[in-house]
Amino acid sequence: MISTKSLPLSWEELQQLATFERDTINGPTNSQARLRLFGQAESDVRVTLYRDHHAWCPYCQKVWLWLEEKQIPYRIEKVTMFCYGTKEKWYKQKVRSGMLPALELDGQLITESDNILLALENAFGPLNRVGMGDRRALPLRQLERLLFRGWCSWLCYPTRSQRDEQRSRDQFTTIVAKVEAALASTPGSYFLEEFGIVDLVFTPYIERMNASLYYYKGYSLREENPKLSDWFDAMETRSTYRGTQSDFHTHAHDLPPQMGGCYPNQESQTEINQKRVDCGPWLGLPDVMYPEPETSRTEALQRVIKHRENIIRVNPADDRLFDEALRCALTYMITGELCPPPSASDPALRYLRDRINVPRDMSIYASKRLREALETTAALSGDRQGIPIPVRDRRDQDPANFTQI
Ligand SMILES: N[C@@H](CCC(=O)N[C@@H](CS)C(=O)NCC(=O)O)C(=O)O
Repeated sequence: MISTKSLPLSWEELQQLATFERDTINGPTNSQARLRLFGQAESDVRVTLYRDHHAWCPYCQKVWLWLEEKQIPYRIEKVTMFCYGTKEKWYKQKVRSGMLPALELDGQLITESDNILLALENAFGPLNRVGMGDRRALPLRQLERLLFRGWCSWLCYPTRSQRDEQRSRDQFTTIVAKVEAALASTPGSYFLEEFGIVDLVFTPYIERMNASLYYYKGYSLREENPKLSDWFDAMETRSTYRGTQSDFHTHAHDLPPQMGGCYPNQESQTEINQKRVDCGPWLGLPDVMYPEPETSRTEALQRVIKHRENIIRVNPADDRLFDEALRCALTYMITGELCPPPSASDPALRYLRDRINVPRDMSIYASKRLREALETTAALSGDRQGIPIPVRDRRDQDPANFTQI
């Protein structure tokens, strides 16, 4: 039986329990860092990566992973994507289109993720001896683009009939079978003998396909394809990938404005999956399979404490009410004791539950623990949901609201 605490811990008491520490500069890959040194001197830095504030952009993820895998010291400048808020003027002066990623190498600006990777390969050598232009990499890079197009055709267009829907699904799964065959043709779990550029090129969209097809089509890419399942498991052994990895909830709700819409089918499995991703339980979803680290709760606690003033300010509920409700959820998350929140605080708790962004705010398991604590605590107050997540833009997530203290 879970015991109950009548009063939530104070912020000071919670702070005492927030024991999570991380060296963002030299430690494992993380989305909070502004500088990455990998034990080298700051004077060694030749690279600045311009990437999105949300650590969401798939093209940025490729370049980010590459720098992390090669352990090239670099600075990170974060830029707002159009659908989250206003693009920074200084960035538009640098890159007129405002597109991300961009990279400066020895003061020279490069845009377009493939050009960036080529320039990095020229400067620092390819990843594990296989470059973007290698004859083994080229056909697999083409296969990645084919898979991408099959995914878009299925997900991003409304279908007029069940037959249409089935055709799009079949087209996609036919390409997935080619990906399975490519993975089966090497002895290990990666696309070539060793982890390398091809895995990195596939990563951002396979991750987004896994999330979006689970949520909008009731189709579990990771569970229905054994070779892709092994590939995901292998990727999750890499701390570089873990640091950039997002969860189903974040992707399912960030994709519609980026892609111009995602269209659910009418299958009962889709409905089941949507309920699970939106309302939990979040542990056990096929968005992550490596074991949960011991630090997931303390990480979530530390991240909320750091941003608590802004989190409370942007929440639609009364600040004092939400302050107390949030402490109730955090008290439960960290002590395991249920803590009834003030009455009518359920929509406010669920508003936050729906706006945890992975990996921008915290890592995948930390987010699951926090979502779970918010939902369990909200359920003690009632069953009202928060303001729905917008689908045309994500200005509810405007980073400008979180940079003010
Ligand atoms: N072909 C480009 C595509 C980059 C791209 O589409 N970037 C999107 C984000 S995923 C972007 O910057 N859009 C403008 C914005 O959302 O602010 C590349 O490979 O770098």
